[in-house]
Amino acid sequence: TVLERELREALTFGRFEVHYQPLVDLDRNRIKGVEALVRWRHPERGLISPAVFIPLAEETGLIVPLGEWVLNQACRDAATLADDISVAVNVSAIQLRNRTFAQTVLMALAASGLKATRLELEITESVLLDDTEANLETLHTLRRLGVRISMDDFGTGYSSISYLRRFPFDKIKIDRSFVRDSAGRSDAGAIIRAIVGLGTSLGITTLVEGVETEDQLATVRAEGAQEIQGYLFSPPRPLSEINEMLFLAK
Ligand code: G
Ligand code: G
Ligand code: MN
Ligand code: NA
Repeated sequence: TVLERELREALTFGRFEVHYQPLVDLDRNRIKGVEALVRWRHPERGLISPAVFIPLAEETGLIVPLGEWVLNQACRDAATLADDISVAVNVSAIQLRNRTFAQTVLMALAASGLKATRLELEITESVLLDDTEANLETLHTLRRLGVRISMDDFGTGYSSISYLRRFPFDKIKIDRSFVRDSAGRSDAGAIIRAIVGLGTSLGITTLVEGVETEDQLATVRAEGAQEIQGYLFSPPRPLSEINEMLFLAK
């Protein structure tokens, strides 16, 4: 297809950029990390959302070189930020399935000089659905090296809870549908509360995604989640703007 050809060209000519969205620590009210979110700078169509091209990149296998580029860029960018700021990178199932993935991560860390403990990899439940043993082993290898592993979009897939037993995640990112659905309901926060409780008893940090309003923030605080991410604090932004936010927050 045309889009596929353009995607290959964009890789060759370096037409992707990485934006960053702050992850905010609720106890200390400060940015503790950023999530890397790739964008495609299209010559005619402007900035294209990954929601449009990641599925195609996955179908065509282009997610492997694209994901490697994002990982390297994110590590290089993070290495320029204060050393208490971490960076979270989304990893698709196809990347993780690759036998050389752990090596790729190590090389990105070595090339950027970023400490392994400042890198978080976000995986969705679908990652664990297939090829389980090999995937788990790769994740264990990375974790032994100090890389943190987060479960992304928690609650949207199948059997989320059983995965929490099979793999020692460092963080659960509660999908934004739960905070959205809690607005104005009498059971506001019940599911968030339950997941936070699960996380606490397993020693796993919980973050709530998609916090857009003060009311939602209040709910999330009341239910005891440690971190938030969402438009209320900041949408994904270019690195230069993140630098300004970090500077102003000092
Ligand atoms: O930033 P935005 O909300 O438009 O992202 C849409 C989707 O694209 C999200 O589900 C996000 O996880 C995914 N995404 C963004 N950047 C990357 C990336 O570098 N790799 C992978 N695999 N997914 C990404
Ligand atoms: O799927 P994943 O969680 O990796 O991707 C996060 C996606 O959520 C990004 O595309 C980002 O742009 C989007 N996002 C971040 N904050 C908010 C928010 O407050 N509201 C909504 N609707 N989307 C958000
Ligand atoms: Mn994510
Ligand atoms: Na998510």
